[in-house]
Amino acid sequence: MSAMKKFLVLALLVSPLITLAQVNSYGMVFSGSGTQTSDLPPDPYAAWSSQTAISSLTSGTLLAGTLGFPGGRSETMIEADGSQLYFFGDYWSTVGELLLDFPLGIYQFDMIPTVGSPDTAFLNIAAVDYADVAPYLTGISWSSLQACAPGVDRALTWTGFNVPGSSSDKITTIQITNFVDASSSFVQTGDPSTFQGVTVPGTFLESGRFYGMNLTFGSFRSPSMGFGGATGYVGTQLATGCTFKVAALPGTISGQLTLDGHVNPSTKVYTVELLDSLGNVLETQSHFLGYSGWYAIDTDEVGVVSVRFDSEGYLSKVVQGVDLSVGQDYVNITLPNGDINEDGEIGPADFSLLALAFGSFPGDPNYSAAADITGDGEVGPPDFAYLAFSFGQFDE
Ligand SMILES: [Ca+2]
Ligand SMILES: [Ca+2]
Repeated sequence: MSAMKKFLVLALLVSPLITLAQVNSYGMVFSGSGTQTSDLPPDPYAAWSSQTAISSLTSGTLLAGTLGFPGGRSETMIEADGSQLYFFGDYWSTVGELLLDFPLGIYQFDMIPTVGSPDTAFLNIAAVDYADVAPYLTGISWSSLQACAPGVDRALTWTGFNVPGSSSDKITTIQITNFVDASSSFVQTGDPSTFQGVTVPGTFLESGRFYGMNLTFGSFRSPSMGFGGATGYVGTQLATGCTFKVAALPGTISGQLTLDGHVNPSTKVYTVELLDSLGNVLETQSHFLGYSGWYAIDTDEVGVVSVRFDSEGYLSKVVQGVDLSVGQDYVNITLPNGDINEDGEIGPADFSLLALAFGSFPGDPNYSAAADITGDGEVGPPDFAYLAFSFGQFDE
């Protein structure tokens, strides 16, 4: 084979690969979400949003782009790392409002690449992409979860997701997360035409724990190819969430422990002391706080106790009259923030430490993690505000 022929064969082999490496997908996802607070359908159901993207596998290859709407409107897409271009729509409360901004029809994606062409692709958005079907728990599924008995299997059912003739790829997902131990999750997925119920095992429904449920309908179709072979996609994701608490058995104390002003309480360890009527410590436990401050502790102690809650950087608080012979739900408490030197008082010494570290970030010579009262990685005015608010208070 001559050198020229070799070159032509190589060029033919390589050119589509170059194009594919440049853009590998482009498309839109429409998302709707709601919250279920009774056995009735969520009402109002939805908060809608959209995301449009052009994606490359190679950073530095996508520099700028526009999204052309049916009717002639054009929007600039935001570049990220030269590998993705985004356009985020507004938020809408109904599908009708969404359709005013994103009408049905053909959308034009234009990008400015560093190399090569083509640089335009099209996507046809059809009525089926605006499926307005709220997923929600049916029958008495929602109410059967509220304050339900621990250790007992729960059968749940939900609405179907049967959008006629729509996507080539649909999925229903139910996820239940234990907020006290966020690593503990129950997840099942299935074909929406048949997967409309599940039994949550009682072993997952633990005494006194607080849970979040999310039911999602997802559909996905690929109506087009563009940019020389990249997949064009339209996705719809409809999600409904709810929360519930499993009833506490005797020996379980549970509720929400609020670490005043902390931006990420689940990174914090809390300590619980059980005290008898004379103030003697019967038992001490320490755990990481759960999502949103939810906690639960189990003990073999019996009778009526006082419970002291504490966490590093906070003042302790005592809750009296906790009866361990029955389950104790919603023992909720807020701990004052700002005991930087951990001496049991929020006072002048803490103020001095905060002043020394004021304006600092991690890595600065005067930075102090203890003085970052809010835990947001900066010692600044919000930290001062929390310290000032609780100034002069003591441990209980
Ligand atoms: Ca102090
Ligand atoms: Ca801070």
